[in-house]
Order: sequence, then C-alpha cells, then structure tokens
Amino acid sequence: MLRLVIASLLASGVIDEAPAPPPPVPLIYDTDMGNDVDDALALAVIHALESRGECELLAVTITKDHTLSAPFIDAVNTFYGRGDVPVGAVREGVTKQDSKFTGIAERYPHDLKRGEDAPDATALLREVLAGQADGSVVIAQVGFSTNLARLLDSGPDEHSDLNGRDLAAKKVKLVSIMAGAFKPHNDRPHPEYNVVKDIPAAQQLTTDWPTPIVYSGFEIGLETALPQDSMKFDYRYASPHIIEEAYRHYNNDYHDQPSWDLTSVLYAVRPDRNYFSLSPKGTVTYDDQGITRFAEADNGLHQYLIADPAQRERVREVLSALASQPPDGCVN
Ligand SMILES: [Ca+2]
Ligand SMILES: [Ca+2]
Repeated sequence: MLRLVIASLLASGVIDEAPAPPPPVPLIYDTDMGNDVDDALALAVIHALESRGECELLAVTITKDHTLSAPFIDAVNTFYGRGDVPVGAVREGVTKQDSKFTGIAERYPHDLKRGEDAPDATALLREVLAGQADGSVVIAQVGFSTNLARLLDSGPDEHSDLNGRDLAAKKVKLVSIMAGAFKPHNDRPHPEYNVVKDIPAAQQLTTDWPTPIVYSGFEIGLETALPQDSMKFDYRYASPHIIEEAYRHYNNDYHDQPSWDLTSVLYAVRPDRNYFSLSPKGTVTYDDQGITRFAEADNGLHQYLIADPAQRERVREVLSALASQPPDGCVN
C-alpha cells in the first residue's frame, strides 16, 4: 500500500525521486596495528560503514613490523564476516616490539597465522590500485608513511606498467592521514608519533605524493575522545568481543579513548557530513625532529581537520556508535 502511494506521488510530481546514494568508497586501510589500540577501533568503524553500504575495504596494509599484526587484523575481519580481505605486511619496517593486544587473535577464528605469510604491503598496494577505477581510491593511513613512501619508489610490475607515483596519481582520489600536530600540546610543538617513528617516509609523502591529503592532527583525536562508558557498555552483544578485549589489554583501566585513527577513517568515508571543517589549502612539512609546519598556498595539496565544540560532540557520538556496531547478522 505504502509503495503504491509513493509511486502515485512520484508519478504526480508531488515528491521528487530520492537521489541515488553515492557508491561505496573503495578504501585501503594502512595501519600500524599493534601499537595504540585506536587502530583496532578504527577497523571496527570501517566494518560498520561497509555494512551500511558506504565503503568497500579493498585491503589492509600494515606498517608495524611484527608477525602478530596480520593475524590480529585477519581475526578482526573474520569477526565482522570479511575474513577474505587481503592483508599485506611491511618487510623491514619500524616498531618491532611486541604488542599489548594482537596476541589475543589466537582465541578468535582466522586463517592468516603469521605476518610472513602475508604478501608484501607495497606489492599488495600496487596490485589493488591497478585493479580500481581511475581517481577512485581513498587511502586511510593511520600509522607510519613507510608503505606509501615505498609505493612512490616502486617500479612497474605485472599489474601495472606505471611507476608508483604515477600509479597513485592515476588511481587515488584522497589520502586521509592521521599524522602531525597542528596545535601546540602543553604549550609546545608536538612531535607526533606517526611522524617521528619514520621521519624520512613522512617527509617524502609531504613532498612527493601526487594527490590531495587531509591530515587529522594529534589534537583532533584528543578533542573527540570516545567516552569510557561506551567502551564499558556498548560491546556486550558479543562475549568475548575482539575489539573490547583488545582495548582492555592495551589499557590498564577504563578511560576516554583518543579517537585519532577513527577520525581519519570517518573523514575518508564521510567527508561531506560537516563532522569537521577543513583548514585552507597549503603545504605540510616536517622538520628533522618531526615537528609539523603548515604554510598556506592556493595550489597546495594539503589540508587539515578542524573541529569546533559542536562538531567534537557529534564526532564522539558517531564514532562511539560505529565502533561498537554489531557485525552483520550478529545475534547473541
Ligand atoms: Ca583470512
Ligand atoms: Ca595507528
């Protein structure tokens, strides 16, 4: 009956046909999974957005050089019903120390058992980009710039005749990056972690990457931290829950969780919802201590996120809900 009414209203021109929703964002998630736990929460947000038809996770590539990062990612993807998403691992990367939480993967189903069994991250980036439509791919980079810098330096292979920089220029629409700091922290310039762990790669990305980049600085994730009550109460539809368990292993007690990597994922998939404002266009640089500088320039490829108090509350709320959204078909 309702359908008939709508059809007659459409035919009579009383209401306009709803515009087609935008197609899902083809997304690559490049992460240092195993260091801070926000990478795990951000991967949960990606799965929630894919379940809503808003993105398609093409691949996950890792910049933390530890054998258990890949199995943990495969276990999270399996938990959310997408255990076949390709996972690529860095070789000879940074931060080789053990994680506080990736070891929990052994208690959850997954079939990728070691990082050494995953394809090389740079090779996987090339393969995935080569198979996508021109100008379509969004990359959320929430760890170090190691993989994207190596992509820039890569040469032709069986998937593409293009060098890495030309391949990125052809296929990538946007890189949404959690890196840098665009406000002082405790009255001092802040050498942000994702920059300082691989400064040459971070510098290379700012000078050589050919597409627009939007930065979520250190301050944004602090301003939009997830309320600790969400971490306490919103995951009980599954027990154990791989994301909630990872959070507890990383932290000794409950506290508001800075949402650093989640903000870059949110902007990557929903850039037009006014969750954030953007700085003017310009150019980001890092000095050799990893301190961020930004110079306005009309033709600059770089912008950074800004959030006013009302936007911060919306971001906290939507990220809490998305990170804790049950997997498809989850009944418990
Ligand atoms: Ca798998
Ligand atoms: Ca991270």
